[in-house]
Amino acid sequence: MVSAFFAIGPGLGAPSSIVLWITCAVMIAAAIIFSIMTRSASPESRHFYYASAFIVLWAATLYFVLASGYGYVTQPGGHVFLFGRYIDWVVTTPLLLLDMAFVALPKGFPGRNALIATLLGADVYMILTGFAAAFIRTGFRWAFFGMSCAGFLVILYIIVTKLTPEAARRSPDVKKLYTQISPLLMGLWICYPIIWVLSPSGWGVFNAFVATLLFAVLDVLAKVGYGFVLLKQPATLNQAETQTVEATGASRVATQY
Ligand code: RET
Repeated sequence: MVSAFFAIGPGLGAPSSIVLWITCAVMIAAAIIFSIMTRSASPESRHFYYASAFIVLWAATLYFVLASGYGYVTQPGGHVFLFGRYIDWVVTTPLLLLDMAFVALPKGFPGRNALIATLLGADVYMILTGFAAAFIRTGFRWAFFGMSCAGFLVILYIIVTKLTPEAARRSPDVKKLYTQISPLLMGLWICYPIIWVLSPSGWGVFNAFVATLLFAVLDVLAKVGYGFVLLKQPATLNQAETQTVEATGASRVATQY
């Protein structure tokens, strides 16, 4: 019974499976803690808490699927393709970016919706083309890898040239929070394509177990670590939601869009 539950599917070794189960447990624990932390949130800023709890809950679900032997296929040639990863990322990465955009851009900021839509669109494009790159086993996959990197560059461009300057106009506390989450997000996210290239999906410098371990560590830092930094500052999140656009002087730059 227990062994049926802790099934290790063909292709995925026991060490990888253990890493996936542990990560699943960490995500569940984070979902519970984030839900409890909601109690310190004001009604205006509660969505940050719900989003963070949902992000780790969704990740826990996908880690559960992967660990129990269903979220991957063994392709001809023996390559194990963990497609479940991309089902996790396509849902969670837009929400992580949305949190950051809400901290950077005050409500009513001109062009806010269009900017956020572009940011999230580029992100979904990055993940879906990344999925294609990982699925395709011929050299053709590098074309999709390039497309995915282009999506990623758009994200970084919007963060650096739009979100960061706007965040600098916000109240000292909100500005400080942004300077904590933004480098954290960019620093961690940049590691993903690097690990991908070195993993069996790319050049195969290291094996599937090392890739599973490194992606698990990154996923925990990018979701749980990032979530904690954000949610442990309820007063600042409330300010981020209630500060008016006039207070930031943002309307002066409206014509830039
Ligand atoms: C891939 C491979 C193709 C090129 C690029 C990638 C970028 C992936 C990123 C993923 C971020 C995931 C996060 C998960 C959450 O916890 C798809 C690896 C550019 C940036 C933050």
